[in-house]
Amino acid sequence: MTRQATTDELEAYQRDGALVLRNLIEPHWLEALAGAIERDINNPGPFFHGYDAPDGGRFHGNLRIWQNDPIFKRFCLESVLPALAKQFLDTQKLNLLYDQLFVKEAQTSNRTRWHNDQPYWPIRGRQVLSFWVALDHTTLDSGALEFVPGSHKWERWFQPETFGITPSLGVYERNPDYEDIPDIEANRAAYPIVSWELEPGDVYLFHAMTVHGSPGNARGDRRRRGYAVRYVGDDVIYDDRLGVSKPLLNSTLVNGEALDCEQYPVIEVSS
Ligand SMILES: O=C(O)CCC(=O)C(=O)O
Repeated sequence: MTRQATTDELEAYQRDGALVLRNLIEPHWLEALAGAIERDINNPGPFFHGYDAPDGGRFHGNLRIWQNDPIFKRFCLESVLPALAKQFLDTQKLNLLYDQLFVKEAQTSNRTRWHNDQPYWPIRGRQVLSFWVALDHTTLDSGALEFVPGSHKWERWFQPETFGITPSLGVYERNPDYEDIPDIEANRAAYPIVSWELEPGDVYLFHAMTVHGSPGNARGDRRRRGYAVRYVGDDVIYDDRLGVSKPLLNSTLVNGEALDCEQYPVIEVSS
């Protein structure tokens, strides 16, 4: 199945660095992903980073899971997402960067701190985006994502910090070229923060430099499962500078090279 991005959507991506794509993921994919998510929760791979939340809930985070489960792999490579990524990135070549699971079970009050993504990733370039697929009805009180529109153009690289209580990902090295992120949460009125409620199958699309975060899931009656898939385009090169996430490094690549390898496969998109 293919889906043409509209002019309004392409403009919103360029201007704001974040938008919502409604009803994008078909029910058969949602059902397959839901099953794969339960398999991942019961038998997570090496990059699992979860914890029990103090208020009784639980956070399950994991990444590079497409390499463990054929459903995630097919979704990353063959769903509607790659062709759409090509359009928004305006790229000839498309690579999968990685995928990531964020499950905030009911009553998991930990916030996802404000951040932008690219400082965490061992890459340089502007053609980098994420899709975040909702598996549940998602509201601000269950952990809907919030974005600072236009922040993808700030050219500010914020120092990565650990999320919630995720010691398994380790402490991020300090990079002297990065800056600490301002306290957006304490100063919300100073930023044009936007958020959208989602239904299952709705998707956030955002640039890797867009500042975003999410509240905890305060609901007692609802999970908040989000599945993010990240893609990169022509101008992206490998760069394993200080401060990046260790599970995303690749020992075969040299700084400055194109990403094309088993870990970051080139995707042939039929349109
Ligand atoms: O799901 C969340 O709370 C955070 C997601 C996120 O930061 C991301 O996908 O980059």
